[in-house]
Amino acid sequence: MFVIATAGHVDHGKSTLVRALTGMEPDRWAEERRRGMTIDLGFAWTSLGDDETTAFVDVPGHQRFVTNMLAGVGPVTAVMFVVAADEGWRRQSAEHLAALHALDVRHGVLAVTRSDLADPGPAIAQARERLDGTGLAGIPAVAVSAVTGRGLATLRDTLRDLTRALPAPAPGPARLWVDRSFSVRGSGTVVTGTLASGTVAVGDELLLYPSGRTVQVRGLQSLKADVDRADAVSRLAVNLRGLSTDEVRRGHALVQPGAFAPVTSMDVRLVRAADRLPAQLTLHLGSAAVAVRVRMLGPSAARLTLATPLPLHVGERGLLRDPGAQHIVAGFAVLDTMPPGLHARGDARRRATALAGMRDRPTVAEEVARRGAVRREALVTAGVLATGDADPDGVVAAGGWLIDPVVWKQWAMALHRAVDEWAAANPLSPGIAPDAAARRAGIIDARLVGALAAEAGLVLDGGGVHGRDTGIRFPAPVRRALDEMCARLHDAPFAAPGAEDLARLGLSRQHLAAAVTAGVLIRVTDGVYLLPSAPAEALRRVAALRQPFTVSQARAAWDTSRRVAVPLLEHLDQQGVTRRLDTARRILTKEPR
Ligand SMILES: Nc1nc2c(ncn2[C@@H]2O[C@H](COP(=O)(O)OP(=O)(O)OP(=O)(O)O)[C@@H](O)[C@H]2O)c(=O)[nH]1
Ligand SMILES: [Mg+2]
Repeated sequence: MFVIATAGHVDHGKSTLVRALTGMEPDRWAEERRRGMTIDLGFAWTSLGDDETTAFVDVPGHQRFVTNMLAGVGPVTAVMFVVAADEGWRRQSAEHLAALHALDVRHGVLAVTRSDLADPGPAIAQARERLDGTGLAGIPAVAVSAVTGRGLATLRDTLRDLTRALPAPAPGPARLWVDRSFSVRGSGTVVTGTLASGTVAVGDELLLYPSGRTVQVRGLQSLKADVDRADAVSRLAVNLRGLSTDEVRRGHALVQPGAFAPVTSMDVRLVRAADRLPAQLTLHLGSAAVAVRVRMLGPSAARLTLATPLPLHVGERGLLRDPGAQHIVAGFAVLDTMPPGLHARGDARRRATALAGMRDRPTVAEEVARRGAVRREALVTAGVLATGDADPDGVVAAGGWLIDPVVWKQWAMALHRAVDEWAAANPLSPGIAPDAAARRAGIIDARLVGALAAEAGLVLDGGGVHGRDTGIRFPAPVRRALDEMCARLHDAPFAAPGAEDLARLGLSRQHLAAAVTAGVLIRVTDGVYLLPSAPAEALRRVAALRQPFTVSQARAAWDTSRRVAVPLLEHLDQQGVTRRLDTARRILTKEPR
């Protein structure tokens, strides 16, 4: 199936032409037929002389109903642009063209209607001129009259050629923009819309936006015929289980679960914008119209904050309209649906520069390089990567993340440093827990620590991350006791535990001897053990005393007892850094390092 939207000024003959082409009535409402004017979207379809069906979404031309018009053309990629021969280019011709250009619609046919009322030549020339410089420049033009039938066969052929040349819909997840919802007796809620990408089948579970509710497809109709499944592009009526009619309306979307994230903030490239935009605008994309707050970041970059979350992908096109002034102020391309916060001075300017360098459809490697690391599923919901795609070359894939190789190397180095520092401070338990390692090394997710340990030549096992050679291994209770002792000595370096303390800790002479051998403790004298760093600290403190100094002055400087101070001074004497002058006094022989 192909779907073509109409466009053009009010009363220029859009609905009449759709009626002539399809034999169906696009103006569904009695009021529309009474007033001879389209108010809401109309739907009709036909075969253009081949096996395929072409459906038309007929839009209103009146300025008052432009929101309906935008909901109709939003999900559609081809247009039948109608200009009346007897009136020529008008205000809504221009507004519709601006919308189509902003939405990047590039496929269309120009139908100059009512050519029985005036020579179509001038209107064609004028329209061609206006289309120049837009995505619709150079589209074929056909003069028609719905009254005499002139040109209808040519128009049909031209439309068929147009549909044949339409690119296949880009492969992607299912997303159906709802344009109507109603209730059918016996079936419940039915929504209709254009399925612009993906496939929908009976029994599928879909997510309804913006509510986020899961709904199940109970039945499907395409052009009034029951179907089991439908591929894009399709006009579809979807019967939904477990949803009341007031829970869904135009602008909502049914999407494949897991394929989109609810976007409420995004950075966009503005197309054809005025220098300054009003801060409050309406965003139109698909069939949705959502209030947005605009923050300009640079001449053609802005951050949009959406009042209602939308299921959007990077690279999509939409437009901004000023509902007060009643005109389209800019088109935009979505560049980033997970934009970074702008907190510091100059952030906005830097962001604008970064956005200016981005492509509308970035590659996975570009996105990963830009972010350093990103969850794989975040790139899927951003529309940069398809669920089934292989991980691209030049990107590290680990633990559900895609990581820039430079960042990966930096993390491995930081992990090595963190492990070394930990092991130096905790020689008895040199393994650091993955969480702590990730925190210290600035690694985004502790689940990456295993892979990074391997990268850095480290080991992750039950004992945490550590180097390959961890020296002496103590039984766990001894290690815990020694850790406790070291921790206390760390806080009070000269408060060597006494015999009772050591017994309570369960540390025997053998354990303490092994700890000395392992370089964890030093033995000052029988029963007095300190950290290897204690002598240097002891020296620093006595160096601050007036020389010579006494045992009791040293004891006070070290905040310890004579039991420790006396042998520690003898230890320092032995090292030759202090010297005894007489029974009571000593002096420093070397400046401490
Ligand atoms: N003479 C003549 N009249 C036409 C032709 N096409 C449409 N009309 C008339 O033009 C008027 C408007 O036609 P519509 O088809 O309702 O125009 P529209 O573009 O759908 O208008 P809106 O939906 O309100 O924007 C009607 O009175 C039609 O009968 C044509 O080819 N020749
Ligand atoms: Mg109409």
